[in-house]
Amino acid sequence: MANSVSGIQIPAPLYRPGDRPDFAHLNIPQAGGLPRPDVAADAKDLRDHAFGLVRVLNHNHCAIGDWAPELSHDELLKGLRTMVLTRAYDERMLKMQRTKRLSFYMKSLGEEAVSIAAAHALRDDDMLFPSYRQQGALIYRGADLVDMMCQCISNSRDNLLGRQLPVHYARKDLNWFSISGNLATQFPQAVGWSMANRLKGKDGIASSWIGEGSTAEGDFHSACTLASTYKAPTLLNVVNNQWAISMHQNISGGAAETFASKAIGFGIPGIRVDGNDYLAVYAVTKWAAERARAGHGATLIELFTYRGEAHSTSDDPSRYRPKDEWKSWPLGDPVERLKSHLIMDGVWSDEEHADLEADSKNEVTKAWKESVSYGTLEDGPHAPVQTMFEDVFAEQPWHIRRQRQALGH
Ligand SMILES: Cc1ncc(C[n+]2csc(CCOP(=O)(O)OP(=O)(O)O)c2C)c(N)n1
Repeated sequence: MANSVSGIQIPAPLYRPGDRPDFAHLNIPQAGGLPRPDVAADAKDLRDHAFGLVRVLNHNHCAIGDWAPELSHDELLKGLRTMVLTRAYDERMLKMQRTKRLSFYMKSLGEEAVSIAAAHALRDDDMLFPSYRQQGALIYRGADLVDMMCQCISNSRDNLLGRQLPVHYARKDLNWFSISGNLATQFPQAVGWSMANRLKGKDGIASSWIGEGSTAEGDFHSACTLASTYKAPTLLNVVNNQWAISMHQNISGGAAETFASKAIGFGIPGIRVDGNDYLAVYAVTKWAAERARAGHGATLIELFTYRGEAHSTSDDPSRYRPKDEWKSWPLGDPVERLKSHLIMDGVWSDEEHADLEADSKNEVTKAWKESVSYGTLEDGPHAPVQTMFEDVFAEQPWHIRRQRQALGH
């Protein structure tokens, strides 16, 4: 939908608060429809993948088609457990923000498969350049919830010494690049890192995520150009969760039919995938990783999903979209879909799932109690004041030294 002012088109969302959302206009293809090409395929032969939608789980919760990955039940159960734990973590952190125990938080409700299935498909030595909504991948990589919470409340155990906004984690030990608040900067950084790593003779690749709104940034376009020119071993993930705060995806999408199709002009493959289908996200990430590792260059992956919660704790979505829009989302909930698949396969049950949810909540509660034993946002202890002058300059310039002395350090 678009309005026009003096002939200038101004796209608008289809539904506003009070409207009944209906996604019948979305063309959602059946699972199993698209073939899985060879990883060496020419980008120009992959047009259907940029306009279609790779889906593996069908409406009966069966995994079908060429893209259905061969994964053990144990592996899938690990994915499910991580998604449930991530949701419990997010829920708890939102509550803590609402009661002023932390200053800011960003949930990933509805987008858990986007990051967790991708982390599952990548190797531990692959470098991740995430946005602020991939906490699930960090948990999948083995981050301790206590460490993550301590970063969010900037207490004495915060590994970033209070220098970053909550949720902007950085973990060298887990190959997790510092999250930047400046949108899309991680895309060219990932391309550059992947090239440098290849030049060192290593086969680790880089994977980065931005939201669809961030594709309007110049960094998206420079990253695609660099990746295309140098065949950089990088996965460029665009998480199309329909909203960039209050801005609907049809603003940053412009006249393009899909975000994946933006890859075509750069001569790199663009693949659009059902972001709420754990198996499909895993399979497409694995394909793109194999392609990159084999020297065939970057892939742009559009993860088609829906942001189930507010953008952040500073946002109120009831002002710009129908309250129950997520409930009408035709691709459902990634946790429910993987759960149903595993129940259908006979390795999971509603009772076990309820136990998992309860255990995850308890694990998060326990982690929170331990986190605040290292200090609270309000009362500390925080990182010592002198640390704010460290880690930037090898040799401190005179004006920084003077500021430090003025503070008595
Ligand atoms: C360069 C830059 N411009 C604007 C902002 C403010 N801002 C933060 S998040 C955001 C929306 C991003 O939306 P999207 O890229 O779709 O990601 P999502 O939050 O939906 O995951 C904006 C405009 C920013 N942080 N950096």
